[in-house]
Amino acid sequence: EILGVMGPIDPLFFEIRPKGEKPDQYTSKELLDQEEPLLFTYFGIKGLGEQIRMLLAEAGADYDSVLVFGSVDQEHAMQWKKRSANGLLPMISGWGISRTTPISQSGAIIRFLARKLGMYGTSVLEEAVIDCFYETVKDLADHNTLICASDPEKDYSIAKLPFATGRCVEKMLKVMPDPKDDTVAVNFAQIYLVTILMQCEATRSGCVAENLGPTLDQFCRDMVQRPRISAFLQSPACLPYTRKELEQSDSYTFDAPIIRGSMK
Ligand SMILES: N[C@@H](CCC(=O)N[C@@H](CS)C(=O)NCC(=O)O)C(=O)O
Repeated sequence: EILGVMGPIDPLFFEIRPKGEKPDQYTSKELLDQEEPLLFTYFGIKGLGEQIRMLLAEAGADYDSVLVFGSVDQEHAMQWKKRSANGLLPMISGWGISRTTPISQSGAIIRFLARKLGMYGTSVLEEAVIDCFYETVKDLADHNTLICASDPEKDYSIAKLPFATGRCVEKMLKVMPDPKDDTVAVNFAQIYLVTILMQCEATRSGCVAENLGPTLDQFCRDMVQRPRISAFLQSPACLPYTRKELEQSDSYTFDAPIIRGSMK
């Protein structure tokens, strides 16, 4: 049973082994299996881990997942704090990254995985376009409270506010792979965008269509219907939102204790 970030005291270990055919458009399992298995460590909440879990799900990747909890005493927490480059989570090792010197910082992790899996375009120019898109989605995410608001004043002349940013994101999406087509490789910024929009929708259903418009709402619906993302969202590996993520309180706890496990 997991309660949220304070959860059980000992870390939990899960094996994520998505069933079914591996998608052709991403790096093959055979190639990835030539390296040490991927190990992903994060707290037992969605938080900064969700874009990473969703990216791995879309690629149909096998990996091991360690969920740690904040209630552990500091001596035990030092087990991961000592190894994390910035003393924080998430962090990854494997797939070419040594177990003794994992990579931290969610932005670094997602880019590493996107390069490894083939979700970062096919040229330096495409990488820059995807980076520009990712950073713009990050700007959008900074305003999630306003995106979730009921009937906010939508001033499209203020470029920094999410209503104008949403229109820019919409325009950038036009040159991105079509999420309705399951044979194409979507990129990591599209994965990040869907995690942000899903969280807004979970906070207040209908707010994306109301405040950002039908195009981003449809994008979100198309992304969650991609078969491997949909399988992940329905699996025991997918954690619910904490009250904090749903703007219900300041606590990283779930509404009720939950049971989670491996995805096989
Ligand atoms: N910029 C970092 C932030 C990482 C971060 O703030 N991690 C938090 C959890 S979301 C953490 O490890 N907190 C533990 C602590 O403060 O000791 C990233 O994007 O990875």
